[in-house]
Amino acid sequence: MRIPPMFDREGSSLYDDKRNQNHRNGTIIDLGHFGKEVDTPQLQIMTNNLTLMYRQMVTNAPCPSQFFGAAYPLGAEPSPGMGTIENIPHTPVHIWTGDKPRQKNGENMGNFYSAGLDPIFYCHHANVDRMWDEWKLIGGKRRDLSNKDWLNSEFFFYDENRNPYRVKVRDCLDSKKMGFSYAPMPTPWRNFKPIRKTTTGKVNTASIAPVTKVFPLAKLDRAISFSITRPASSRTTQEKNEQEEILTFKKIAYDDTQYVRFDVFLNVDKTVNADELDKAEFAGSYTSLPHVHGNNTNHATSVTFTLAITELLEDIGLEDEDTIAVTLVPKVGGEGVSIESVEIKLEDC
Ligand SMILES: [Cu+2]
Repeated sequence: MRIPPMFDREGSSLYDDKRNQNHRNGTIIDLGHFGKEVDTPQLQIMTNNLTLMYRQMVTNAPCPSQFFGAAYPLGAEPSPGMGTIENIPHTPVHIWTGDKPRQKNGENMGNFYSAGLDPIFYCHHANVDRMWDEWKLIGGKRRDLSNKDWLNSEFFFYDENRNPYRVKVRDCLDSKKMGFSYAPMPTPWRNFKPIRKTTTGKVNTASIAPVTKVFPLAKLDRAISFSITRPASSRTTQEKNEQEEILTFKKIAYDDTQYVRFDVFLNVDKTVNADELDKAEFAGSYTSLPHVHGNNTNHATSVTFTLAITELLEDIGLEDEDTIAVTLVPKVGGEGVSIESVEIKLEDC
């Protein structure tokens, strides 16, 4: 949970001056980071981190489409939905490492265009790649896609003689074939299933506005709660294995030069303590990595965000309920975020 010391030695080729100076000397990385310094105790940051990792690797990623992100075939609308680990831990580590207090765009790590200028970028991405291996080891439906379009997608690189070199996705699935493998490491997040903390029983959904009254939402500038009806309740184990229950946020629109982050909780109201993520009611967070576009002045982006909630509903005892309460808590940039609609769907996963 810390940047290894070898990256933090000034004068070393692994050091980059454009990093947040408050995050040096073995500071615990905060996967809940949203661009501001907060007084969260170190122990809370660590339990938040473990919870976020559990959610992104286990609860929210029971199958390939959630882990890798939605299919993006030719002709599809952009940003159909990113994968769980691209969202977290990938993006918060970028933002946390970048030098936002001193650099306008969070350079180097905190912005898409400049991240590769910091040598730590390559180790950060190798670590994300390692998570891919770890995810497959968890089992269930966690395996690589068999979609041919994906397997045959091509990327061009240059070899050591500057000749173009074509690589297909199918060539990269087994790192041993590329000459390396990741050393086994402890995975403390794997058994960190969060427990119920906030409530006993069910929040009174009758006193909360229905989803149709809240969306479309023009501005996520404060915490909001809404009730939403599920497509089915009291599902059997077999039904749950066949289809995942997916909470889907459609057309989340914002200026993608800005950092945006909001948290999602189930079965709580707006009084929820969103600094403590280590509770069963915490469903996940949306985060974005800021981009700059040179002379392009159109920074508007619109994305789909999905959360797999089957396991979470079991854990908080809501499987038999027809209607549940959802609360969104903006952490940063919410005043510039609009959301067109929210729905719960059952999807092949
Ligand atoms: Cu990255």
